[in-house]
Amino acid sequence: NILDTIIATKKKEVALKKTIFPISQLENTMLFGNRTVSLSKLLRNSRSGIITEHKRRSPSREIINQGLSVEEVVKGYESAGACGISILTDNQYFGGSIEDLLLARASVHVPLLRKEFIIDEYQILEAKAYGADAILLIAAVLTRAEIRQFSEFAQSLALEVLLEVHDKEELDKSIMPSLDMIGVNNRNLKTFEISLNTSKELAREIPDEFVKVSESGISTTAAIAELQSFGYQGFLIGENFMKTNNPGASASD
Ligand code: IGP
Repeated sequence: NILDTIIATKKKEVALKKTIFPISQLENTMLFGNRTVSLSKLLRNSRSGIITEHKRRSPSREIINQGLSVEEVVKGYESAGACGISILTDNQYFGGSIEDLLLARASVHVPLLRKEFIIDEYQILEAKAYGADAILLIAAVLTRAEIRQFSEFAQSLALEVLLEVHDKEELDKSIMPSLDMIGVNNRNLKTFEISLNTSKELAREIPDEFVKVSESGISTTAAIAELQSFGYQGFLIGENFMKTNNPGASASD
């Protein structure tokens, strides 16, 4: 199970980071002040609701795009009209880094989502320090108590929370007022299989106060239109754009 492997690696990584750059120091490193743009509001008011993703590689696809700079990619996405941009900061499995977030922040104004396997408040503070507007929390790897703790901590830093689920059990475990958006991942992180039916089936279970986001495996406007009819207002798209040599241009098509 890849998630278990990733989380084990992540725990070591965070423990090491804390010794090199303690939380007390991180607290004094708010590089972008307290400016936050609400991704959930933009999604509610947008017609397309697309969140594009910067993604070099993944456990299910060895090479997606290695040739472009973060700045080029995110500027292209912003001009294409993306509502927000997701920045993968995991290095070991996705080839990203926290510096990618910093470079993206310096390049665009649209809200940025730190896409990370969050298991510690440290990573949330780091997201804030490096310019994120929102964070991802993955229900499959967190307890309800952790989801509450992390989402309330994010809220205290004016970061929005996208909570990711893959089935009804994870959803039922996670519902609480400190979340802003609920994302249904169409990719089963255990098998890598993709099915948009996952989003369709869970749609009616998500309370209306949360913005519904459908994540992964979306590659056509027809799929978006169909998901919209199920109440989705956000669409997280990575590979489909990143696999081309001009992700921004493909996003504007
Ligand atoms: C994007 P895709 O199939 O368009 O590249 O998917 C995004 O949903 C996916 O990268 C993702 C992800 C995650 C990555 C969804 N949840 C959790 C890492 C961790």
